Amino acid sequence: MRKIDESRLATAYEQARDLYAEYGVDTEKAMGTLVKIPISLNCWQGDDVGGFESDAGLTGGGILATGNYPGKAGNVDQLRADLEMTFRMLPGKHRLNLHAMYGEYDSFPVDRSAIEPRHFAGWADWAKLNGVGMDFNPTAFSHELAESGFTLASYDKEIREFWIDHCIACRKIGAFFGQELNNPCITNIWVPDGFKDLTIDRHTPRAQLVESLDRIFEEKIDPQHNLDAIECKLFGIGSESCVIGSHEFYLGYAVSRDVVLCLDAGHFHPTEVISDKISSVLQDVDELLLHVSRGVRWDSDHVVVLTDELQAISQEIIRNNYTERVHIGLDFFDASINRLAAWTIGTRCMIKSLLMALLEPTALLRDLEIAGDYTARLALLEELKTLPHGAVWDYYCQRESVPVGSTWLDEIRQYETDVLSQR
Ligand code: RNT
Ligand code: ZN
Repeated sequence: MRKIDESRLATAYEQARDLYAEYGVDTEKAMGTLVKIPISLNCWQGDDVGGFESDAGLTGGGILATGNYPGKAGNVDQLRADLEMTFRMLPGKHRLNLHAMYGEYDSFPVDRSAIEPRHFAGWADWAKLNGVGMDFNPTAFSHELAESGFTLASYDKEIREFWIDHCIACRKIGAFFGQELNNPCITNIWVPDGFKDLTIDRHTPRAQLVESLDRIFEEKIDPQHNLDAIECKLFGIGSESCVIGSHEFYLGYAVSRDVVLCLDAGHFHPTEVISDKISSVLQDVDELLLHVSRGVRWDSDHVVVLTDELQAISQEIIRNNYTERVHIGLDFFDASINRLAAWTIGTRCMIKSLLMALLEPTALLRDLEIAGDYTARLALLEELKTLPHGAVWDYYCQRESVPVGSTWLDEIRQYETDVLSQR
């Protein structure tokens, strides 16, 4: 087990603090801002997007978790234990993003169109106890009425009605979380609807989706309790040719109906990035939800790591003071590595990238840009990359009483031996 030399850590931090001060950056202020930015952890990394309604696991929806790493959560208690352990690896206070397929039904299961807040009371209690906010999602896959690949946009009225009821039920559960926790819940609707191959009528299913969404959002809910979000996508497995809920579709819907737009980093063309979309859509959309993910060639939902794009996303949020308008959620699922490590790596990278953005002398860079001095802008940006943000990060982790550097892995390994390997 790696030992942390505390005096070395303190000295490294002091040196870093002084160096950043030379650029006019206040490291204490940066940490003070960072600690207030919550990240919503996607619960579905804990069990490979399986849910606990049946043993069937993830079916349909055009998404896929590959791998067979031992020890995945097999019930709500195990998922909560894994999350509690993971939260101990993360500096700051964060949130949990829950899918509807993780309800608790005792021995009286109900279908998804009939789920109620009481099926999620256990989660609300757990969230209170652990001091985490909650976000929520309808589950419009892994269900016989989603087998056609269509839900809210289906030509089959019965199917549409079922999923409308499910989404309405989910908004009520979202409002219940918001009320119970005194902290608004974002309920994000993502549906997989789309065509694999050449499509004749791209209009009618989209019109049907608008109609379904309007029905779902008919009842107004206090935004202090629940915020509605809608998530677009370019293509999925089996919906390569036409996804009904495309970016343009939902952007128009979000602007005209005043709902939160969700941008998933893996839902666009591989060379297209969401960082550049943030300030574009925020000209007309009030609030954004991000699904920070990492696409590799296709919509693959790899664990978030410290890529240029991750840094760009954080820079956009911090440089533009968007922390109140952009809600940061994660969306990845890797079943081939330790699942707690996946959460920890992804979330710590997200937080670290925010810290790096907070350590940037943005005003200075902006002045250079306005003055047209692009030479100095580029030169400075490159110099900043090798400033000792790692020393500030280590100090921040220590200050927040979470493992410093790679020592978190020792703790997760211990948990693997003590808990995961016994499952
Ligand atoms: C799918 C969407 C969606 C899901 C989760 C499980 O492409 O990204 O957000 O990943 O609902
Ligand atoms: Zn997503």
